[in-house]
Formats: sequence, structure tokens, C-alpha cells
Amino acid sequence: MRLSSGILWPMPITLDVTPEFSDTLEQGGMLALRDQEGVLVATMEIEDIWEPDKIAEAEKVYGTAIEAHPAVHHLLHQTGKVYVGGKLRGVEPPTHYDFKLLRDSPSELRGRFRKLGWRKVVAFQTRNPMHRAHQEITFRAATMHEANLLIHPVVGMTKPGDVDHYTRVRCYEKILDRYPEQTTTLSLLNLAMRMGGPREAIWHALIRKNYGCTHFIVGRDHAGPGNKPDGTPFYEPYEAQELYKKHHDEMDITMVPFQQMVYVEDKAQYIPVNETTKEMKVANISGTEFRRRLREGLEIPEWFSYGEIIQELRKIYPPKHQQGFTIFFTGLSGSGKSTIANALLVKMLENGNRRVTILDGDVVRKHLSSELGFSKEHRDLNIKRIGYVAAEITKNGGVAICAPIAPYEKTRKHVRSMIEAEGGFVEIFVNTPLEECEKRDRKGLYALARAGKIKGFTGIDDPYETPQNPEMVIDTLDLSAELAAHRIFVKLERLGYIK
Ligand code: PPS
Repeated sequence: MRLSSGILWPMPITLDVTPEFSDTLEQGGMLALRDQEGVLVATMEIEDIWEPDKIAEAEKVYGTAIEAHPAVHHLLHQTGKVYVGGKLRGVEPPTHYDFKLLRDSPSELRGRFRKLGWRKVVAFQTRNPMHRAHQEITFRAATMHEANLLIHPVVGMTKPGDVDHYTRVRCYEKILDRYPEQTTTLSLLNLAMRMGGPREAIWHALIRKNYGCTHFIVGRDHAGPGNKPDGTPFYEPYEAQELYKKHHDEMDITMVPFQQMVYVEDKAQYIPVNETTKEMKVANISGTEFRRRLREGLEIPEWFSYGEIIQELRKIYPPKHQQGFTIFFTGLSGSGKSTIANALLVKMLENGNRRVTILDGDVVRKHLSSELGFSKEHRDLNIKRIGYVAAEITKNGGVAICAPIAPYEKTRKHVRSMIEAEGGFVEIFVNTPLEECEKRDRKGLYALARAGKIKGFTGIDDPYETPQNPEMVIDTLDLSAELAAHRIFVKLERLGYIK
């Protein structure tokens, strides 16, 4: 909780490197800290090089070493094994090309407050789009303390799965109009959140103090990471407020604690949950429910959010028939994947509502993977490349039809997770038995494989792992390619992907 000088500082910020790199360093040496483009941001005079006990760090800082906690996961899997410490000298602040006018250094923001004559400023930390309840809390907080309001959202790393900051910032800009004029301002904070609950609340407040704020709002479950796998929370809902109270005297920034706000229908008003009575009809929409409604294009009531905010969010949660998706065929060589894929492509082009790209096995091997062979390593690489391109297409609202053999379940799963992060994924197992593929042997490859002239041929001397949970199985023995494509098309309509 403290620096060695005794100053309250609850969150270690460390420079982590790999052991190989640390071997090239020595105490007293200098390190150049650069951004991704190689611009020198700062130098470090190396004072310490050490191997931390990460489990101890996780337990002390986050109160847990369970990997379901995003910061614990990051600490254990994404940070280097060795830490380097020392005196930093700033050279040039990192450049940001987005929302330049909304980015302030601590001294710039303090200067702005001085210029405006804002003596008391309440800061509001957020990593989510703001709705009516947030407007209500922040407005009340400022009024209660006769202060101005700073909306100070984090635009660095937040919780995985959060709404991207571009969308959020457009929402924050819109909500500014919902406050009385001249009372509220917006500035972006480039911070990597840890979802560290109580300690993070103290950290957030100290940062806001440095930015010139006098008050800081701490609501329910501040910087909460969600629940543990057993369903219990990592931190109690008001634990952050408790820890803040404990250190309040040395913080020099006043906590404005808030209970969760709920909407009371008969009063047409938001009130803190601890002020509600049994008789009151309380309405609430959870984050999960809200996202479901956005995804499915369902109504979101006016009491929950403002029309202009919903409009902004609907852009990133388009209805299903505008969302991107990937159809991933898998099956033996000669099973009929390409034929069905092409029949499906034609059907979709005929329908005309979708932009489709086909990533057929042979075509990919010609244009993307021409240097690859058929070893396990090369096949995996080939499939991952297809997955990457399909994920990009899916992200941008297109349709990717992939038709490789993709013989290994683990790699297919990997591709599924890559693509599902961006949109829909429909795996279709083209289940043509080996005997049939061999009988057809259109390219004559099975004969060559049997004769030992091609080594490592799928189904002959290299395995094909049957898909465990495909969205569809196509049996080509009793279904023509055209009918198979028709069945898939109907399924896509039923899933809502085609209108
Ligand atoms: S993989 O395993 O998914 O990377 O394979 P893929 O990219 O789909 O390429 C399969 C096509 O390459 C031809 N071919 C082979 N297939 C399997 N095993 C071996 N050893 C092999 N050597 C060449 C074969 O024609 C496949 O085409 P399709 O269209 O599947 O019949």
C-alpha cells in the first residue's frame, strides 16, 4: 500500500522484461523506453533488476491468485518474469492521434480548472458508456458539494469485452449536453486499469488528486472484476468505500460515496437503492441484459438511457443480419467442401444482402500459404492464417466462407475463439466417409497416398479429428451439393444472419 518513503500508493507499476533481455542489463546502465513506433518516451537509470514472486504480488495487490481475475491473468501470463526499476526521465509524452483535444496532462487540467475558477471539482471515473443512472449520480455528487464535475473516463486498457473507447468517447461527448451549461467538462485518462477493486479505488482517487480534483466518486463495486468461477464476488460491493474511509485522512481528496441508483417507476425518478422501500416498484436493467437488447435490436426504455447514447451504441451492436460471420467448413479432401461452399456463395450473391469472401483450401494455399506444406505445424499455421483473415472480414461486417480440411480440433477451436470475438461462427462438418472420398478421388491424390507417393495425407497416414460440436453436419451421401447449400442457407436465415 505504500512506497518505501511511506507515501500511500496502492498499485505497483513495474517494468517487466524477459529473462533473456534482463541478461543484457546491468545496474547503473541506461534503458531507452520507446513507444511502438520507436519514439523515445523516457529513459531509465537502472537501479534494480529482480525476479518477483508473482503469486505473492497477485495475492497482496488483488487479494487473490485466481486467474479468472483479469489482472492476475495478465500478471501471470502476459508480463515478463523479470522486473527492472530505476529513476525515470521523461523525454517526450506518448503521442495519441485520437481525440487530441480531450487529452490533458495533470498540469494542463489543473490549469484549465484555475482558468475557469473551478475551486471544487468532483471527478467521475468510468470505463463504460454513461446512462441516466450515471448522469444522476454525477449531477447529484456535484450539486451536493457545490462543485463542478469532471467526467474522467479511462481510455487505456480496461476490462476485456468492454465497449471500445472510440464509441464511448462519442457517448460521453453527447451526455455533456445533459448537464447544466458551464458545470461539467470531459477529459480522457490514458490508464491501464487492473480491475483491482478497493486498491484501485484509492489509486484512481490519488490520480484524480494529481489532476486537480477535490472530490472523487466511489460507487458500488468500484473497478470490480466480476465474479470468481464459483459465482462469489472478488470484492464486496462497498469494500472500496471502506478502504477509502480507512485512508481518507491522508488522501487529500474527498470521497463521494454512492449507493447503486435504481429507477423507481411510480416516482419516475432514480434514487439510491438503500432509500427504496418494499412498496416501491423498482426497475433495473443489468449490463448483460442491456447488451442482449442491443445485440437483438430490442427496445431500450427512455428511463434507462438517452436516445442519442443508444443510437451511438447501436452502431457497434448492429442487428444480426448486419453482423459479420464466418462459415467454416471442415472435412476430408474430396469430401465436397469446396463444391458446397461455392454453391452457398452463389446463393448468397443471388440474395444480394451480404458481401461474401470465399477462402477455399486450394485458393488459400495458392495466395496466402504458398510456402507451406502439410506437416502439423504448417497445417496449423495455414488454418490460423485463414482464421485471421476470416476474423478481419467478420469484424468489418462481411461474410467469410472457409473451406480447408482443418483436421485438428484444437486448431479449429482456436480459430473459433478468434472469430467469435468479432462476430458469428458457424462450423459445418462435411461428413463424407473416407471410403467415399477415396472412391471419388477426383484429384487422384488418394491413389498416390496409398502408393506412398504422398506422405502425411489426411485420412490415410495423417489424422482427421472429427468435430465435436459443429453447428451443422452435412451428410453428402444422401444430399447433393445444391441441397446442402440450401439447408445451410435456411439455417443462416433461422439464425438471423440473412434477411
Ligand atoms: S489443411 O490440412 O487444412 O491445411 O489442408 P488444406 O489447406 O485444406 O489443403 C488441402 C488440399 O491440399 C491437397 N493436399 C493434401 N491434403 C491433405 N493431406 C496432404 N498431405 C495433402 N497434400 C496435398 C488436397 O488436394 C486438399 O484439397 P481438398 O480441396 O481438400 O481436396
